[in-house]
Amino acid sequence: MKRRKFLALAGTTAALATTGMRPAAAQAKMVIKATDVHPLGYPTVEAVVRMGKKLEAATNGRLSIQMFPSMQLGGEKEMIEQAQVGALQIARISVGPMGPLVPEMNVFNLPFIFRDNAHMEKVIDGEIGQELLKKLSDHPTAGLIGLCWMNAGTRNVYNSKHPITSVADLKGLKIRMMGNPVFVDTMNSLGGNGVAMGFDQLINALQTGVVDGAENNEPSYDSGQHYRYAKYYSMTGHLMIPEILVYSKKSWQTLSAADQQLIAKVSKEAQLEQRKLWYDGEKEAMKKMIAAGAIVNEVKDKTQFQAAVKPVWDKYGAPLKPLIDRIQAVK
Ligand code: BDP
Repeated sequence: MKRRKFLALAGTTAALATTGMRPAAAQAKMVIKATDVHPLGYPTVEAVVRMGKKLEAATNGRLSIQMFPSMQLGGEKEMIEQAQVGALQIARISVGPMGPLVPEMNVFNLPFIFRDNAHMEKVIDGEIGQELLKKLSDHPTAGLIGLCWMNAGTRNVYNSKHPITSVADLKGLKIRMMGNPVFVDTMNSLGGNGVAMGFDQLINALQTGVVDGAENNEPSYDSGQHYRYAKYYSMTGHLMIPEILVYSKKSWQTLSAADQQLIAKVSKEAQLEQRKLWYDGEKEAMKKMIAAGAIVNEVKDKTQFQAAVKPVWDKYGAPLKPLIDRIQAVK
């Protein structure tokens, strides 16, 4: 929203509030449909459920969120499509599939772009994070409003054959990657065979041996029950991709300015609150997967992994150079 318009609207709301009129209360009850690929209790799902409780409390139950977890409304591709047409309002998705939609977002999809979690958080909490959310919201055809970011830790390779300790160990392995060419190229540069596929198809593909493995953070390895078919979980840490919470632009445009502001506010709070849930969730998942028989190994020398993905940086990084420089300068 333009700043001037925002201020004007904020002024109107304040004026109405002082005269005791509540414009929002006059509006009809609205259930905001939200979805996530993960089950109830997963950090991102829980964060959105809590957002819903805040909305209810702030509006006397006029606004609420109904959560459809566990891919009830389809995989991420379907979730994005449904948000675009306004069939659902909130989708919590990975930045992974957003690259082809909003090219600047691909900067977060470059392997080893962030030094660590603290670096990533500083970037999403700062100017760059704000700018990229705005890029998405202002995009003429993406049809989505960027509400906030969420943590998603680090992605590590897992497979059914053997632990990965060096790039050579990936040779010949078919590894599922998210649907964005940058990821297939990343896996291929590392010597494996990247196979693009939806998260919703992965468990089947692991079970039937269509792929030997995949890569993800610990909570997803656990929530997807992938440890049942791919027990070697190797801490390659090749990707650190934040999640993004989006709102259907079509639905957003029907909201009053006051409701837009309220949803924007609780989203911003969710960005900071979700990370506590995230770090607990990571630890929980690690315990659970080890108890279920997963074999976890550290990867001592990451430099050869970093060197191997240079072609990916050459191919995708060139147009993103100014943004990459700014991200690297964040200390
Ligand atoms: C998980 C993300 C989820 C993605 C999934 C994937 O939370 O949004 O769909 O990875 O690999 O970490 O597709």
